[in-house]
Amino acid sequence: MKKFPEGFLWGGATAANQFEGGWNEGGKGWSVSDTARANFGADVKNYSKHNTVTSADIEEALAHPEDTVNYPKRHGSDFYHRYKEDIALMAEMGFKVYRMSIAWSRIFPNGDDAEPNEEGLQFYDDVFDELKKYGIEPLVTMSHYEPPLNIVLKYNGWYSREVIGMFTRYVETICTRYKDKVKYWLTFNEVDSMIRHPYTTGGLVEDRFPGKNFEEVIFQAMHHQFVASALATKICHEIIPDSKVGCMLTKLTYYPYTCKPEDVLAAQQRMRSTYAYSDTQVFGEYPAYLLSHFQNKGIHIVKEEDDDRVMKEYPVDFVSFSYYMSSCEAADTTGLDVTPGNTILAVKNPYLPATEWGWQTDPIGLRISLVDLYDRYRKPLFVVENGLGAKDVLTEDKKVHDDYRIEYLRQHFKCMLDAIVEDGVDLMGYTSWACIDLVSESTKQMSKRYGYIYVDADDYGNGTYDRYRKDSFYWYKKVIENNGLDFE
Ligand code: BGP
Repeated sequence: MKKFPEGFLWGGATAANQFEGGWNEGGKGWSVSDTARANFGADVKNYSKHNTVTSADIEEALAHPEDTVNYPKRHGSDFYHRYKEDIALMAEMGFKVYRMSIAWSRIFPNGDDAEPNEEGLQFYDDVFDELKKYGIEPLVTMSHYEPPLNIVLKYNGWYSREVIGMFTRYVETICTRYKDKVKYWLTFNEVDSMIRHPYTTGGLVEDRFPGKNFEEVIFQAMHHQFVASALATKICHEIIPDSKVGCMLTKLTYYPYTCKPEDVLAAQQRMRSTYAYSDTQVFGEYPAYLLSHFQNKGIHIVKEEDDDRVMKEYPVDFVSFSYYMSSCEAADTTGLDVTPGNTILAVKNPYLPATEWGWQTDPIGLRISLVDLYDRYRKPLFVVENGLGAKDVLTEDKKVHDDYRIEYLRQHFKCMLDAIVEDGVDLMGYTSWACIDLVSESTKQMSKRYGYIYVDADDYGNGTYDRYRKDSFYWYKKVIENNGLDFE
């Protein structure tokens, strides 16, 4: 009988900017996510329609601080006021671990503040104490798409080298404050994603760099994040000796559309374009692929002399990643169907089903991804995001019959187990995205639901925000109770 290892960390994940709400309470400052406007009616499969940000958009958001309809991330799922109830529900499912992020702008409202915001620090103390009551281990993302907006407006985001110092001061503050409460840390959520959404990840707005090669701006900002991530790892290990610090990668998995060598090469190249970032954080240096890219595209990264040593000396301890779907790639995509995925658009796989948002469900792709990453890095892995976004229906008697989600998870758990037992992958744990309904990153919808727990709120923020257990809640509870034996 195949079994998950003893101590496997089953749990769920959220992110402050999509879940907390309380966006302007408790001394919290504006984050970039508080300017993320919902584009109601736009095609949910057109990623750029929902994620292109200009300075005018930011001005518009700043002019309407009262507006939580067009800016859904401001209300999230109101975890800020309901964290005790939510954590009790996680405990009822038997969670061993809960992945969450700390909103940087709750700790340093402007990023460059002389002192941290005590109310913000106390909020997370309360959350960690609540988790501890139930024996749930926090897994904390230091930056999950929520840099303080002031860093954008005053420093041009991560393009400014000064932001490294602001980030390390933030890391010193939270590691010191929570050194007895948090052991598992992630530095930057989907570190590779800056290349696809530079504003959300790096606080970069293209129209603020007139006449510059914006790709070079992004890679310069990425360099600052790599140095900051290495320093964060150093700080964490110094303050919390038994801490484990991971990188977090968007695991985008591409299959060649045909067995033509050109298509196989195209798929390999596209996979390396995300591996390049986890390679840098795991091996502590830029991979040859990325250096060639810089050279061939005339991209010049300004470094300081100690950067290479710092990056090399403080690589991550484990590799975490998000996996939802897979895609195809071809040397010539002319006339081929394309479909969206997690922050991408790619060639549609004719052998796989797609969700209403066009993401193609592929549980075997999770096993392929686990094997690829483990063979590449030989470091412990952690699946910190995986789940099915779907339009769930709350029945009259407050039930949600999400058998489609149970089926998605059952198939992915089976492939995850095969990767462990058949392929020898060292997998630390699994946190479902999202364990409770929250605001979607790409489309800012509440109606793209992922949770085991339904939140009574719609895309416009209307509702009681009451929580209801879905069928998958009880199924996952059993899976955890039996350490994965009951998902067959
Ligand atoms: C990842 C993010 C998560 C989450 C997830 C699902 O990129 O790390 O924050 O949002 O994608 O994507 P979406 O919410 O767009 O369905």
